[in-house]
Amino acid sequence: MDEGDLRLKLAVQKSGRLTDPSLDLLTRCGLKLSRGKDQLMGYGENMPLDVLFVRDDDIPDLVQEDVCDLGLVGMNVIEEKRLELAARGHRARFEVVRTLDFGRCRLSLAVPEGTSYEGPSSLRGKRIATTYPYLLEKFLRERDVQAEIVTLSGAVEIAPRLGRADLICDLVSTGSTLQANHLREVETVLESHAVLIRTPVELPPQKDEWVQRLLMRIEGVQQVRESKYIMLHAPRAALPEIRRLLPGSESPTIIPLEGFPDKVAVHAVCRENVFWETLESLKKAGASAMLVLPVEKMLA
Ligand code: PRT
Ligand code: ZN
Repeated sequence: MDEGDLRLKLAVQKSGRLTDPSLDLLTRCGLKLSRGKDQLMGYGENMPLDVLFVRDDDIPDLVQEDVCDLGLVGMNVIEEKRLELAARGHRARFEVVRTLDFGRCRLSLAVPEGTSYEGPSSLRGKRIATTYPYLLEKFLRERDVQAEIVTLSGAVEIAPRLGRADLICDLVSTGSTLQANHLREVETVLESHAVLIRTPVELPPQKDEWVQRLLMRIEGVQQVRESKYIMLHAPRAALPEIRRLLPGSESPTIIPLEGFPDKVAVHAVCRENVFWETLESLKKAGASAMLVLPVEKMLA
């Protein structure tokens, strides 16, 4: 086995919505990447991990075919691929190993403004444009609705205006694209977010160890994103109320304050953001000298 085989290969979207958050996650996990001239591959300088930059739709296939060990991709792409493989009599050879906190969106049905919609039965006999034919087919089948699926490769939102479909099934995040195209969201087919997938194939121990380390670091990065370290002074008597007000914190550290027998210092990690409203409530409960700090790294 040459040394290249012992380097993990991770597929990341080359240029799109998932690119920046994926690279940001890897940087936070401590990876330093140097990108080659062709920009198609990033070489991990301080980890045995290389990144392949590809179209998001190709990511499940690259893991399926063992070209890559790992991939960062939307759940929508994964679920569509899983159904497509099943329809062809194959089984998906990728496992979702981490849910990630970016790439949130939903696959939804949307009808032109002014069109009525009274549940899935309204879809009967309609033409629905989508780039997700398998997910849409499953949605219709489970509701026992016969409709025509018009599979497009993009620009789904203009299909009704062009007379190619009666309604659409497309990804939505803010909803402004639907609004701009005079479409009304009526049904969610799938809630989605980015995930980390891996091959179910057993990896050599050196590689597997790095997968485990990466998973642990991702966990740590996601935990600290919202976490804050809070320090404050409080009257001993107010401790129960103050502990109740600290958002998402486990047992705080209580430290006596020299010369103030009735007062203590409280240090706590809060696993949720600490808002001004929380500080104001804490102050009302008797807290003073409050300090909120971001948490950089965390490892349980
Ligand atoms: O070139 P490549 O094939 O790699 O990129 P792509 O064009 O297929 O994908 P890209 O970059 O648009 O999206 C990559 C992934 O991001 C998707 O597979 C989803 O998992 C996720 N994602 C999150 C989204 C959105 N949010 C999203 N809003 N993907 C697409 N959209 C579209 C949406 O359909 C609409 O047309 O973006 C437009 C703006 O959305 P609104 O609702 O904010 O107006
Ligand atoms: Zn794509």
